[in-house]
Order: sequence, then C-alpha cells, then structure tokens
Amino acid sequence: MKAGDVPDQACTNLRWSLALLDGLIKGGMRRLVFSPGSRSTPVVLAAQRQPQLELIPVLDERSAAFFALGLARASQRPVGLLCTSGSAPAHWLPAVIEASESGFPLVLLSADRPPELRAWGANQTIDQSRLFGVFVREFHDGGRPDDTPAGRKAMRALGCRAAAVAMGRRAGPVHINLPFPEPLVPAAGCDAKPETAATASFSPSGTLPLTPSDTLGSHPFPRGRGLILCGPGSYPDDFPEAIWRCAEDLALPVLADPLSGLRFGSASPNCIARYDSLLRNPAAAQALRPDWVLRFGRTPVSHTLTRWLRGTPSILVDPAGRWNDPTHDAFVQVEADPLTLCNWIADAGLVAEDWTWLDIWRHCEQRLDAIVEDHLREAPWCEAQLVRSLIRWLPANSALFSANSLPVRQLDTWSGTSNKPLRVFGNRGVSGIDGNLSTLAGLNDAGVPTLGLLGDLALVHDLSGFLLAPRCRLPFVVINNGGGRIFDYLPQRGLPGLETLWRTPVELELGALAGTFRLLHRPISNTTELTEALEVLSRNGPTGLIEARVDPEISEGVHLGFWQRVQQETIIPS
Ligand SMILES: Cc1ncc(C[n+]2csc(CCOP(=O)(O)OP(=O)(O)O)c2C)c(N)n1
Repeated sequence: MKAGDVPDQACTNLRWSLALLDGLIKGGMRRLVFSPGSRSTPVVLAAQRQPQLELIPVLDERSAAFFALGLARASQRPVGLLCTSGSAPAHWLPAVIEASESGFPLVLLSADRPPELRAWGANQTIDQSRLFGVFVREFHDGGRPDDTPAGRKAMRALGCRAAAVAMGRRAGPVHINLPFPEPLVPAAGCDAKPETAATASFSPSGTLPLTPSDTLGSHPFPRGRGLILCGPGSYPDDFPEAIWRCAEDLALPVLADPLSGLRFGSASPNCIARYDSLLRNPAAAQALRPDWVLRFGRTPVSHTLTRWLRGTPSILVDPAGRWNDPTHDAFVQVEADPLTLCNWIADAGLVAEDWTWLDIWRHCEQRLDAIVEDHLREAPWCEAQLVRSLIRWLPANSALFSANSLPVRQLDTWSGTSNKPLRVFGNRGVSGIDGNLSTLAGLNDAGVPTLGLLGDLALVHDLSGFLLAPRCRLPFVVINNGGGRIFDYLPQRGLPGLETLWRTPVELELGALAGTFRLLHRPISNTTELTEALEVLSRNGPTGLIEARVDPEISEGVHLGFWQRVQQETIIPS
C-alpha cells in the first residue's frame, strides 16, 4: 500500500481471518463446514487460500452442525463451522448442545455485523455474543479486524487456543464471533497469504493435561537459554523445594515475582529478584534475552519484565488450564499442578546445558544487590527503606499483604531475597485498590499473622475495612504520599489536571480516623521510628495503623536516580 492510500477493509478482514485459520490449523483443524452467506465471505476467502483445510458447503445450518458433529466424533479433531449473521447460527444450537454434552470438539465461527450496527435496526443483525450460553466451553468476541502484526498474532493465538480448548480435558464446542465491517470482497491488489510456519510457531499449539505418569510426549523440552518465571500465585507448600531442584538440575535462573512467595525462605542462588531494575540496563536487557520461558502463575507485577519477554516462546503451566498469556507467546499450555511438572522434570533426568548462562544471571543479581546497598546508604527516607525494614522486622513464618498500585511495585523493586520464611499476599487477580484492608483482616482472622502495606487511596477506598481491622494480629502500614502517586510514573504525568483528575489526594487526619475505630496510630518518617512503632503496636493489642509519611518528590528522586544509575553502570561481565 502506498502512503495516502485508503486501507482496503476487505483485505484487512481477509488477512485477519487467515491468521485465525492459521491458528486453528496449527491446533489440528482440517475441515471447515460452512453454510453460504455474505458476511462470512472473509473466512471463506481465507479458507480457500489454506491448502490444509477442506471447505465443505452445507446449505442448512442445522444439518451442517450435525454433520460437523459426526466429523468431529469420527476424526477426533476440532471441526470448524462457519455461517453468516442473524438467525443462521441459531440453527446450530441443537448440535452444539449435543457436542457439549458428548464432549465433541466443534469450533463455531459466526460472522457478524460490526458493533455499531447492533440494536440500530440493521438488516440480519442480532446480538450474537454468548449465543450458546452454557453449552460452549469458551466464548470469544473477535473484536474489530486488525491487520497489524500484533492483531494477527492475537488471532493466531486465539485459533490455537480455541482448537486446544475444544480438544482439551473437557472437550466440547468453542464459539468465536467475528464482526466484519464492509466491504467484504477485497480489491484486486489485496495480497493475502497464510502465515509462514516460522511466524506461526510461537502460538500455543495445544494443551497438555499432565498427570504424574505422563511425559511431555511429542513436545520436546526446548533447547537453548531458558528462564523460569514464577508469577503471583498460590503454589503448593512443597513447590519451592521442587522448583529449586529443577532450576539447579537445569542451571536455570528463576525470576521470582514478589507475590510468588519464592523470594523468602530459600537459600537458592538461582533466585533472581532484581530483574525489574536489572532490565533497565540496556546491555543487560540485550545479553540476558532468553530463547524460551517456562511460566508458572499469573502475569508478573513488573511491566518491564512483561515488555522485555514479549515475543519469547513460552510454556504456560497452570493447574486449571488458564491462559495467562496476554502477549500471546505461549507455544504450549500445560494443564498441570506446578509441583507435578517440576517433579516430572527432575525425574526426566534432564541436565544443564550451559552453566555460564546461570552464572551471568547470578553475577547480575549480586551486582544489583550491591548497587541497591550503595544507593540507599545516603538516600533520604522513602518506600525503599520502608520495604526493607518491614522485611527485616517481620517474624519468621508471618506474612506481608501488599496493596496494589505503588506498594506492590515498591515491594518488587526493593524486597530483594531473604532466608527468612515469609508469605506474601496481594489481590492480583484484577489488581484493584478496593477491599485491601478487609482482605488483610481476613488473612489475619484465618490465622496467618499478616502485616499490611497499603496506599492512602486504597485505605480510603475500603473505609468499612476499619470495622474488621481489630482482627489484624500485626499492624498495618499506610503510605501517606498524597494520593495516587503511581500516576507520577505513568504517561498521565504530563497532562493538565494531573492532581485533580488522577492523583486525587484526600486530606485525611489518619490519627483521628484510627481513633474513631479505636485503633492505635503512629506517624513515622524514618527507619528508627518505624521499628519502634512496629514493636509497640505488635506488643500491645489491639493492633494499629502506622502512618508512613513519605515526601513523594523525594521518593521519586530516589527511584529515578536509582534506575538512572542502573542504566549507566557496567553490569554484564565482559
Ligand atoms: C477498584 C479500583 N479503582 C480504581 C483503580 C485505578 N487505580 C490504580 S492505582 C490508583 C491509585 C492508588 O493510590 P494509592 O492507593 O494511594 O497508592 P499509590 O499509587 O499512591 O502508592 C487507582 C485509583 C483500581 N486499580 N482499582
């Protein structure tokens, strides 16, 4: 396309459909049963260009769906169904119900009108989202066709995933609704081909339900320089021991998120906690790039890490078969208990290939530890000293709960590692600043003495949590830094109205607030005061609120100065 040309929407629709079919074919689909119509034209044109796919026309959608059911049953492969918008997909319902109850892998591709036409009286247009209700294993809205590399990558991943889920442990139908804007027939110049195998190979190719007796079968363990990444998650008690053994056998670094629980209580030199800072050094980010990643848990707190890993083929491990893969880089998803997988790797007798790789990572972690020490020796009081003092003070086998926003990021940056066993909690499922004090009280009430680290807005968001706070067995620390200071580190920083529209500070008298709920209150603004307050408040129940007063500008200076220093230091050994 030349500059100034209007993009051909029909060509975009076609290329996007090609990417989806690439993924479905990679996931094992070989037949697409379709009923004729106009809106489904992009997928038909795409299927015509896929030599591996047989395209079978059946006029009546009801009959087409039952025919596909027979194909799926006999071939034990995912079979695609395609039709136009309106009443057409509704005719699939009886066969979809049968496929759901019998567990047959159908992939339902319903063409649709774009969202702006729905509920505006447009012809042949109904709300097709979740049309099959509980009778599909997953429903996906394809969204607006997107012919960028990222858009095609997402579509390819969606195709692979749909096929994998349809064939998975609970085999059954998967529905993808595909809204196509007009025009639907591309102009003569549209050059659309299936992706080459090379670019398609990093999409998920299937799920592997793994039991202790299984092996990875046709999926050989990847070669080259690897990483293990443990994100936030609830891991079994024996997991740390198993992951360290596995990492030592394979000489692999383990990047441990602060909410993985792996940073504390282990003596493993394979544990890497400083990656968020380390990867801000361009030479390190370049030299440490892995060939593959073995991923446990949810997406890590560190955006720096997620951005850096984008495009790296990964193996996803999740006991419930969740697809924690927002960058669409998984090439296989293993539905296994993490402990089982680690034990399988240990028993498989795999051996380390490259010790220098691990040595470089260990060296970098030690260098970063030293830079942190040096940087904080003279640095003014901020969250860095707060986090480090809390980790030092917490009794063995107690726990820390971190609120979202900056507290969890500061924990990520400054916690380092420690041999003292500690549990770390955070609400990272949807990363809300809501209900944090109430969750903290629940953790304590369930018998785990847990210290809280909360932002001032998170505290205000959960004022009724104060009613539960007397159940806390350890104090909770509120960082009083004048509202949502995370926005100082985000692109909103430069916008007019930052203070009133994003930071939204609240004028609070935290002492009076604590008093209202009969809680003790201690304001602190240095390490000595903090340690003293922790001692006093944990000794004399009821527990209380420690108000850590932090000057946000000074804090920002310490953080930016630290990252700048990391960026400029020589970290990678020559
Ligand atoms: C329930 C909910 N509402 C809004 C947000 C958006 N949000 C993310 S961080 C943030 C500010 C949090 O401020 P604070 O708790 O004081 O922490 P700080 O960033 O200052 O450390 C907001 C409003 C969210 N994550 N969850």
